[in-house]
Amino acid sequence: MRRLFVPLAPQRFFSVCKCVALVFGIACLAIIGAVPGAPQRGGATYHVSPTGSDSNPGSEARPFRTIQKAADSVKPGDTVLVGDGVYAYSGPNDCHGKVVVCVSRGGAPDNWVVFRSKNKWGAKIDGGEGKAGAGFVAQGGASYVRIQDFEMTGLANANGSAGGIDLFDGGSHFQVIGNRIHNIGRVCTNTSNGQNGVFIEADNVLVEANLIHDVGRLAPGQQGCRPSNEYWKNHDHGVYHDRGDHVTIRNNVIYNIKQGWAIQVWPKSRAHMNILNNTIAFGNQHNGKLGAIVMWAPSSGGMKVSDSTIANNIFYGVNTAAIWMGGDGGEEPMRFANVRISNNIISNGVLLRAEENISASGLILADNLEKTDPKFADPAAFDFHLRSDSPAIDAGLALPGVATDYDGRVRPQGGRVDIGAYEYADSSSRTSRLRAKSETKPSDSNKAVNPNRLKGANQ
Ligand SMILES: [Ca+2]
Repeated sequence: MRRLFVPLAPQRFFSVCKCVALVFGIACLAIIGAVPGAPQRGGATYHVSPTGSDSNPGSEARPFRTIQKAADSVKPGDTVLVGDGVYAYSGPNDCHGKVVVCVSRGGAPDNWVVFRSKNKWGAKIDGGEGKAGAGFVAQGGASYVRIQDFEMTGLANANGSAGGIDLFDGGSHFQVIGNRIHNIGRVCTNTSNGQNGVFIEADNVLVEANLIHDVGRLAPGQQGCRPSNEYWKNHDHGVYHDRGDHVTIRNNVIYNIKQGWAIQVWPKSRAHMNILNNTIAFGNQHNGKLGAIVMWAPSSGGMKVSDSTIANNIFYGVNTAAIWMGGDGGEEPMRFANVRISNNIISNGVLLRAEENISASGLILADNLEKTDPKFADPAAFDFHLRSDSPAIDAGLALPGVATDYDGRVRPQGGRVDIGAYEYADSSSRTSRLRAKSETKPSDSNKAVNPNRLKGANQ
């Protein structure tokens, strides 16, 4: 379906570049939070229900049956409220491939179009293990669209790309909020295309407070799968940030992305990419595939990340490093300008693993805690709330625009913002927190680093 992600010629680090993943960013701290909040000056509300009919008017009493019917009806300022139940692929629409909801009608700057599950995760987009390849796809320049509180699962495509939400084709200004996107791309395939939770090729995107987990194709032996190449090790991602300025990924919980990266930043240059206050756990463990975030310059065209911040994230159970960066050895190195990576916690590894062909001037590392247990409530059960003795409590960087946490709790609690997707609610255990923090030491000081220093981070 849709566009291809053509593999590069085999090179030393070929695999990273083929992955479809994400990234995003936002840049200077001063403008974090610049993405607007889906303003609407008033419009119609359409209702959708499994008991409805697409010959109905879409009122609360006579709802539509398919979300697609609502998507084909909306005008700027309209809201689509989707009732509890399962929504599957209903047939061809304007999008290429099998897409459950093809969004080709968008909103306007002061009149967004909003698609929202009436009850959080009550409306379930079910791809039927590959009967549909994507949940929502924005195409044809549709912009100013918010997608909120849906559950999406079972979307896969053994012959191409798949995704929970795909944002591209000329549109901009999207918000992906509060969705649970899981079990995506669970098929046996040799495709070089990515199976992704969210794909971003657009400017002005906010991905906030989503739960994204178990994305990626089957590994050898799973359900009898016998792939003929090794793409299953590195092609499928939680968030694939292909291109786009002013992209913010914050307060998300992302885990079990084992066949690629939680966040892929590749291949286009971008500015104002902010990755803030996410909790990322249980990533790729394959030999030579490091990190939870990969940032990689392609072999041609170069790649520059500027005015961006990666801060207040927790990386748990990563392979060697939280962030893996490098370049394919083309005519230009991977470059940075005013990129701050600070106040992150890495449970069992180091912050960065940097390969060759990087120009690290413009990269600032500060106050990251390496090889530090964040002390989650119950990580084996995927409960990543902080315990009272967590070193993440009150250790975050104050970030304008990050006003709440994954649960919607107001930040900060206890005077300072916490690291990770969850703000700890009880500030009464300050003594134990200070004790825990005294046992760890930031990995670096607040200064720019050079390539040699980056290489030192590899040791
Ligand atoms: Ca706090």
